[in-house]
Amino acid sequence: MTIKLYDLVGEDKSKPFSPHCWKVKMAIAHKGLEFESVPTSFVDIDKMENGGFSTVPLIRHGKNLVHESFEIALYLRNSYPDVGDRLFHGEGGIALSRFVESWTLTQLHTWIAGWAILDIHNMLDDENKVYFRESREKRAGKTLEEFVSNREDSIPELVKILNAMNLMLKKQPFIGGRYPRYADYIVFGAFQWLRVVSGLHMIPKGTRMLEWLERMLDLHDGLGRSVPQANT
Ligand SMILES: N[C@@H](CCC(=O)N[C@@H](CS)C(=O)NCC(=O)O)C(=O)O
Repeated sequence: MTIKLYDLVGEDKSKPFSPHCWKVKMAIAHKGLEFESVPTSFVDIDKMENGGFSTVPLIRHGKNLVHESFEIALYLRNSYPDVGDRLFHGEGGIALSRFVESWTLTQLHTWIAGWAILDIHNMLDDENKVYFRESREKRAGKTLEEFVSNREDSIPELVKILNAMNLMLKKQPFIGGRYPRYADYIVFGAFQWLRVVSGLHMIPKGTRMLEWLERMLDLHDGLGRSVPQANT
């Protein structure tokens, strides 16, 4: 049974960019399952499945509706058990993935939002631009243009954030060890978001993290690579 995934898009529906939706797509592919994307813009989110949801990802699988990326990954794990629990590698893997999610949200997502917020806005159609600008400017207390005006100055901070990844990658090819696991997809979602919306030119060349990202983009018949990198 194909999984229906409500997936965030801008004006160009072929460039889905939500980090949380990317984690779920990689997890579905990891389990060898099929999904059908339902391109969903910000202003369409509250119309999904007759309403009641304010964020994507959301999946419909037969009679089941599952919301929130981590819950969806656990649903896939529990609905399709496999020898060795390849997606999480046991209860300890689930617990460690929760730390990776917190680290990714507080470190990477915060940095990426500061860099990419105007680029995200520029990918949207007019109606979504109005929604996005109003909601984000209210939250930030400044205009999107002010928000990104000194973004080049934040590159050293990104380099510092990446140190943890680069150090770990000296010992192993994936966060999950020898094989990619959900923890890898959590971090991948963040970099795929940056890649699709703003490109990756701000990341210093030759870092282990970029080599890891290439490996991640190759997975599952190049699922991540099927959406091109932005060249802003
Ligand atoms: N904790 C949620 C976060 C989901 C989330 O923040 N999704 C964003 C898109 S990346 C969203 O739907 N935002 C709706 C909005 O800003 O109106 C998860 O992991 O699924």
